[in-house]
Amino acid sequence: MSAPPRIRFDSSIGPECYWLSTRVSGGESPACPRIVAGGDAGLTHARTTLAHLARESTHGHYPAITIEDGPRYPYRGLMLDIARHFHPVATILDVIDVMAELKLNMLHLHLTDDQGWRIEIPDLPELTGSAAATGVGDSPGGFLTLEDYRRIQDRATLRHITVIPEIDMPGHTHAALVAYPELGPTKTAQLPYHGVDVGFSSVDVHSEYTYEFLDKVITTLARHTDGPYLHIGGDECLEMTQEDYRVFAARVTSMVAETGKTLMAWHEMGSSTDLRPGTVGQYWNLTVPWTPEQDRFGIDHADRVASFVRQGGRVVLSPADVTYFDIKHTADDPTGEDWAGGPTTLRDAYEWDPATIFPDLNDAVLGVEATCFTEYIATREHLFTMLLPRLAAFADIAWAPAPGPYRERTLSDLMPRLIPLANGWRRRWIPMHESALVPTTTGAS
Ligand code: TNX
Repeated sequence: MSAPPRIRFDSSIGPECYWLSTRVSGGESPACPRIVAGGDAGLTHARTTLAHLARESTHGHYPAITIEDGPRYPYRGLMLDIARHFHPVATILDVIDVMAELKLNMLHLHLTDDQGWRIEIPDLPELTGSAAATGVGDSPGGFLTLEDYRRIQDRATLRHITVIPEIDMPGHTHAALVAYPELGPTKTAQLPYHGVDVGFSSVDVHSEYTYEFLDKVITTLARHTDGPYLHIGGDECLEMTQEDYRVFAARVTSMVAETGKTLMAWHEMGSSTDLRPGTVGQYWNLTVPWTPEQDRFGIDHADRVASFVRQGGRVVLSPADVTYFDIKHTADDPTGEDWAGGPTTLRDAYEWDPATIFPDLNDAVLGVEATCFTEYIATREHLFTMLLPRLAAFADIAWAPAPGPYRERTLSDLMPRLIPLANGWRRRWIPMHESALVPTTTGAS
């Protein structure tokens, strides 16, 4: 296994694709694996596969295989909320390494919310003063300097992962209002918010002060972000009128377009008719969307998503009942959310398919994204315990071909691949929800 692979590039097979063979060819001794890669990302994925195979080696030999591999979706993401509880650079770098091992390629950082603001904007120093010093409960808060943000992106780039920053607007903005009360509809001083409710805050969408503020935030982030996307949030503005929401959406749409970045937003922004072609809507409702009658606020979730496509946009799917890893693994987990139809077991996280959610929109689906909101997740240990092993099941859906008559998607098929991964995490002190790996009715069910 010591012989290094022989590598050749062939750009005709797609930048993330590769061909890999560990079979002996032409009487070579010692056998050395051969790789044909479509690009640097393809080569990285091939090396990752070799590392997985090395774990399955016997007597120092790789299993004899030849594979042609490439992703089903070009967008395979994970959203990490560092606003409710701040998670430091070291943890984020560990998350990036685990993502790379699973061939995920988009890290969406949820950087702002009611409880805290987590990214330095040099022209708005109070954001990393009073607005960053809080979190849920008695959390001390924290924030990323622009230098931290650079370190995160450098590690991500090395692993062929794109970082997507999210500034959640016009709702989920209470922390920004603590720092700059002029942003709010009442212009009055605000006490920090330490709770876990959503939907109560908003900026004043009719004030130029708001757009001057936003301009500083958006231009700073655009300048310091390597990737093509800026995520503007847009979710759960539950106390705002539709007219006001649309005023904001139109303004933010042109501001982001001016930076040359592509706007990404949660699917509520589909209520706007001012979206630019290429805008990406992120769907967060369930695998079977709530109808307007089922939704407390009468929202037609499926139509909001379709609106992005009607306006020439694309879609990323994060169905909350199967990809929200802040949701409990099982009913007896002591903490965790359960709003999206109860717990999400490893089996739930694996036995679904993105193509069944909006069958008419599949051509516009860029990919899928798992999320980890952190209202109840304060530590690195807890974060990984919520992510793993479910993130591996999700990553397989994002990468592997769609299931079909001859290719089922069942947990028993995933398990033999998951166990060696879990062994690797244990060796690296990365915690996981261990009982999910024990085939009992409460664990892997
Ligand atoms: C919904 S889905 C949220 C977040 C919460 C999360 C908790 C979406 C775009 N927003 O604000 O943290 O549920 O699971």
